[in-house]
Amino acid sequence: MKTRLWLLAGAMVAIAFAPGCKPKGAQSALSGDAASKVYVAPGEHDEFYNIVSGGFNGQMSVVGLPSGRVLKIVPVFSVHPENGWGFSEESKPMLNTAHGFVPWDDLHHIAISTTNAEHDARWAFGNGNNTPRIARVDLTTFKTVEILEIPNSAGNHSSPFITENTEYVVAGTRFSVPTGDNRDVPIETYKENFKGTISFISVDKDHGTMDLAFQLEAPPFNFDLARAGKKKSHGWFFFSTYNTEMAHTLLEVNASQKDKDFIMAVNWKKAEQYIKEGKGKKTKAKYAHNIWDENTHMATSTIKEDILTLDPKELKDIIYFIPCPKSPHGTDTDPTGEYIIGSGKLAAIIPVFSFTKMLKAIENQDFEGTIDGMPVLKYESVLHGEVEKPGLGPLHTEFDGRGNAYTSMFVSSEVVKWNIETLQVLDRVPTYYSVGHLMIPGGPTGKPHGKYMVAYNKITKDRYLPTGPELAHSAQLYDISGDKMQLLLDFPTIGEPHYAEAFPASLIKDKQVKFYPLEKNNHPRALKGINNARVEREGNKVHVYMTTIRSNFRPDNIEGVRVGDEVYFHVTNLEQDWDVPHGFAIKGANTAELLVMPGETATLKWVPDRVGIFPFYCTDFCSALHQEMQGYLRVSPA
Ligand code: CUK
Ligand code: CUA
Repeated sequence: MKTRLWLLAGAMVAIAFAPGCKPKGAQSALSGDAASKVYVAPGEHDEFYNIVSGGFNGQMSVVGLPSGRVLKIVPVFSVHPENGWGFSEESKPMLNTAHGFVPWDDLHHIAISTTNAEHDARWAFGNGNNTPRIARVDLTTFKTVEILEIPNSAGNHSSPFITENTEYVVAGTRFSVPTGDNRDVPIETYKENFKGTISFISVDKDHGTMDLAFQLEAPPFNFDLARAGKKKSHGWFFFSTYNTEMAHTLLEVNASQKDKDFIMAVNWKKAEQYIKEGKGKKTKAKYAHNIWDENTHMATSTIKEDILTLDPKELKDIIYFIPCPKSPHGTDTDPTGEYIIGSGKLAAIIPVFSFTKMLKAIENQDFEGTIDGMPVLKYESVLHGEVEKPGLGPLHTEFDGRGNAYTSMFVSSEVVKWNIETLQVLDRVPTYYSVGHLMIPGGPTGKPHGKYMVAYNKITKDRYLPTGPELAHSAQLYDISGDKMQLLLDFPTIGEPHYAEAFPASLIKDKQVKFYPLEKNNHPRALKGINNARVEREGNKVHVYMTTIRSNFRPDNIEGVRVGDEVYFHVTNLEQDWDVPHGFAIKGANTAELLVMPGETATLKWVPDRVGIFPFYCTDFCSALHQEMQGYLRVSPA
C-alpha cells in the first residue's frame, strides 16, 4: 500500500505520525528471555514454515519461525538465474501470457490451502499484480507448478484469497477496465465503459489444478482485498472497495469525497448455483494457463478465451454492499466466521460487522439504497460495534483463536490487540516502523496456531546496518502467548513483504520430495544412463543429450557445432539422492545457468554467434571433484 493517506488523514495526523517517524521507545529494551525464545540450536529445526511474499521481486521466500532464517527463495513470477527459472526451455512457458513472455511481476499476497477452514498446506497461492496472474506452488517440492492469467483485470490486488476447502481462489481487480480484449475508449467514458471484475477460480481437490470457473461483473470501483467467510459464513466472500466515487483521475482527492466506501459481500454459493442453472453469459477475452508437468518436467502454456460471466445487475441476490468508513484496506473474517472487520485506513475507528445481522438485514430488506440495483445495507443494521481509538491507519487484522484480534496501524506504527466480542483495546506495541501486513500462524483460518505474530514493516529506518540509498525491509516477531505482546526479534526480508502465512512445519516436512525417480522421468529428451549421451544434428538444430553424475558431464568434448546453429543442451541429472543438483553454465551464452535436480532433465538453448572454444562447467559444488566437472564446446565457421 502506498502513502496516499497522507493528504487525507488530515494534516495533524500526517505531521504527528508521518510514516517513518520514530515511535516512542524505538530502542525498546527486550526482556532477557527474548533471545532464548527465538534461538533454534544448530541442527534443530524451526517450528513453523513462514511463506512470505516478495512484493516487487515477484517471488516467495520461505522463512523458518521463530528463528527468522531464510530457507529458500521460490521463483514464481520473476526469472531466477539461481536455478534457471524462466531461462530453461522447460520453464519459459510458465511466464507466458496472452501477450507473450512477461518475466516479472509484483507478488503481494499468499494463501495456504485449507480443508474445513484449517491449513492442509498442500499448496501456496500467490498473486501477480501487474500482469494479472495467480500462481500455485506445490509445497512438497517448493516449485511453482501452475500460473493462470486473469482476463478483464488490471492490478490483481484483491487476490488470491481462498474459500474454506480451497474450492475457489478469488481475484478481484484493483483497476476497473474495459472488458473483453483491451479496447480503445476515451478514459472519460469510465462510468460507461469500465467495469470491476471478480474472478472465481475453481481448484481441483486432488491435483490443485485451477480453472477460471466464472467472473462476476461489479461496479467500476477499486477492489483492494478480500476474505472468504468460514464456518457459519461459508458460502460468502467479503471484498474491501475504495474509489466508490468512481473517479478516474486524481484519486487522492476525487476518491475521498464520500465519508464511506463499502465492503462488498458476495454470496458465491448463489453465484455458483446460477452458473449451474446456465445463467452465465458467454464472453471472450484471452488469457494464458500455464501448467508444470511433473511427469515430463516441462511446462505447457495454453491460450484460452472463453469466460462465463454473471451480471449481478440482473441477478440481484448475489452482491450486497455494507457501508464502511473511508478507504477500507483489509477486510478480515474471524475464526468463527461471525465477524467481518473492515479496516478503513482513513478512519478513527475499526468497524466490526456481524454476519448474523447481515443475513437479518438482507431478509428484512433493511436497505439504504441500491447501486445498479444491488442493495446497500444500513451500516447500523449490520454493525456489531466499533473499536474506539484503536490507533491511526488500521490496515490488516489477524486472530489468535482465543477471541482476540490484532490490527496493524500503518500511520501510528503499532499493532493493537483487541477483544472481538467486547471491542476493548487490550494491548498495543510499537513497530519499527510503518507496519503493513501482520501475520499470526494460521491467523486467517478457522483454527489459528497462535503463539507468534509477525509484523511486516515498510520504511524501516536504522534497524540494520545501512546499505546505501535503499535499506532492508523488515519483519518483527512478537510473542503473543501472554496477555501482553512481547517483541522477540527483527529479521530482514527478501524484496518487499506484503502478506505472508505460516503453518506448523510438521504438516509438510516429512512429505518433501527428495529426488525424482529416473525411471519415471518422461521428458522426451531424458537419458536413463550415460550410454546414450550423444550429439544429434537436425538441420540447423543441434541436440546435445547430456548426463551429469558426480563428477562428470557426458559428452564433455563437443565438436561439429557451427555459428548460427541452435544448440540445445538437454541435461539429465542421473543422481538418485537427496540434495545433489548439478549446474550447467557455458561461457559466452546470453542466458543464465541451469540447476538440474536429481532425476530431472532441463534444457538450455544457445545460438553461438562466433567461432571459438567455449568451456562449460558445473555451478553447484557437488563433490570433492566438483572443480573437475567441466567440458569444451567447439564452434566452427558456418
Ligand atoms: S497490501 Cu501491502 S500492506 Cu498490497 Cu496487501 Cu496492505
Ligand atoms: Cu556437479 Cu558440481
